[in-house]
Amino acid sequence: MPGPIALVRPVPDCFDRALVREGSPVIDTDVARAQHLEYCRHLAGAGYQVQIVPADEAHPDCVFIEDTAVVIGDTALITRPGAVGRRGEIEPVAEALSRYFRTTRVVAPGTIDGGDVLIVGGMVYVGRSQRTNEAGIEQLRAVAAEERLETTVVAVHDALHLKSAALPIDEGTLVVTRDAVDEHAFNGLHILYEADEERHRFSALPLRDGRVMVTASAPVTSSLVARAGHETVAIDVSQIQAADGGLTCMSILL
Ligand code: CIR
Repeated sequence: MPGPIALVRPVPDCFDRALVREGSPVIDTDVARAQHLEYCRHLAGAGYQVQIVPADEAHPDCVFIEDTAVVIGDTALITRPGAVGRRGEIEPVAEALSRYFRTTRVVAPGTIDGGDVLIVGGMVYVGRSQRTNEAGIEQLRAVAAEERLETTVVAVHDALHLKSAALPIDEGTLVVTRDAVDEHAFNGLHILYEADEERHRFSALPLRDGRVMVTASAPVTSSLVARAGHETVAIDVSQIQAADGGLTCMSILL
């Protein structure tokens, strides 16, 4: 496999029709596109070769490529997204990943969104959420076991996905939103808490150059990350967040 790769999907013109959990925010597609480009620029700056899977105008949420596949060791598990309308997003991502990995698929009645899968400290954590069900979790567990990894289930109470509310900033530390997920499951990991006044605004993506990309909308929480010894790079992804996305969801890092 050539150098580190970031698989991304551009913001489609129909992005203003992306799924949202609550309310009906007005989403500015042009601003979202500029924010996504800035995100890609930072990935490239950190040393990733940014590979583009074309946007799909039939799928407003296609920019959230993370939800369509989970890479565990040598295997790419192609998901079956919990939102029926997102299931048509998977094929081009499966095709791109099949160049580098053995692929296997989540099958009905299982559902998994990649945003519910967190691999940190040698453990696979999977959120049981509105999008990821027990059948999907068992299929993930089987793939993880083949890759000699254990799986721990984490109940998600107040978040779209596990990684909306539990973000790794390094191999031993998570930033967690209080009362959003069953954080007792993260036995052995060091936990920092998202500042209450920034609830659901913090997201993070550790980069291969050692820096941690963070959301500009959560400066107080980001300062905790800096205090924990990490150089942070803050980016504004307001329109991505308006569609319930964060920083992990816009790429699959290989
Ligand atoms: C959705 O509801 O599916 C999208 N609007 C947001 C998905 C965000 N994905 C992620 O954080 N992994």
